[in-house]
Amino acid sequence: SLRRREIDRLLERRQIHPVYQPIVSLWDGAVFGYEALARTDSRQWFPGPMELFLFAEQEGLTYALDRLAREKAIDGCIPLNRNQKLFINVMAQIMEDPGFSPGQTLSLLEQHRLSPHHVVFEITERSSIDDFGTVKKALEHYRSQGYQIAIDDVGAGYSSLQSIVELRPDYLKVDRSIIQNIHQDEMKEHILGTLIQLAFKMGISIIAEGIEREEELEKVRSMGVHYAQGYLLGRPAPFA
Ligand code: G
Ligand code: G
Ligand code: NA
Repeated sequence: SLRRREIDRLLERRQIHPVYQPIVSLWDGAVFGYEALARTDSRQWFPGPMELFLFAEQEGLTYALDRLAREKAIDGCIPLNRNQKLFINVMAQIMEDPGFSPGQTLSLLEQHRLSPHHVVFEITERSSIDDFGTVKKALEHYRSQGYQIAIDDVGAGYSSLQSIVELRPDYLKVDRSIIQNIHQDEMKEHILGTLIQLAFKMGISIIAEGIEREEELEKVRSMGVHYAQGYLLGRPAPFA
């Protein structure tokens, strides 16, 4: 198909252009890190990265595309200070693949004067995880090397409480659907409050996603959220 040819071409020419969105510390307003997000020139075939990654999955190309996006994210990253993090999206299924190894990532990091301590793997569950045992084992291995783990889209889609319990992430990224209008929605406030309590008991940090309004920022800050991300704080952009 034409889309298949487009994705093959994209992989062959390594045409992923990362953009970076700041994640801000609500303690001191400093940039805690950046989430790398993939962009392409193939908008007529894939309007956004979501369509691209879904199609890659159907075609059995998740692994190749994820790896390219990861390498590009590291390649395009500005130098980070000792405490800043680069958040890299990885599909949960990739972790189930015994071939996924941070080995190549490590040498690329070193070329850019970064270490595993700078990297947070942001796990997105496009579909539910089949084999928690394998994913857990993989994550333990990365952790032992200094990488950290975030669970993405908490409160939406396939992200489950089981993943939080089983995978013991370092960060929970609370989905935009919970954060939007949280200052006017008691139910959303209860949900975030419950996640904050859970996170506190488990030693996990919360990142609020999709902050667009001052009122949302003030609300999540007053509730004790550690970190925030969203258009109000900075749009995804290339570093150049
Ligand atoms: O950047 P945007 O909001 O359009 O991204 C839409 C979705 O695509 C996000 O939810 C994100 O998880 C996913 N995505 C973006 N870049 C990457 C990437 O490099 N790897 C993976 N696996 N997913 C990505
Ligand atoms: O789920 P994930 O964190 O991977 O989603 C990232 C996507 O969310 C990116 O495509 C990014 O462009 C988008 N995004 C980031 N901040 C905001 C925001 O404040 N509002 C909206 N509507 N989208 C946002
Ligand atoms: Na993400």
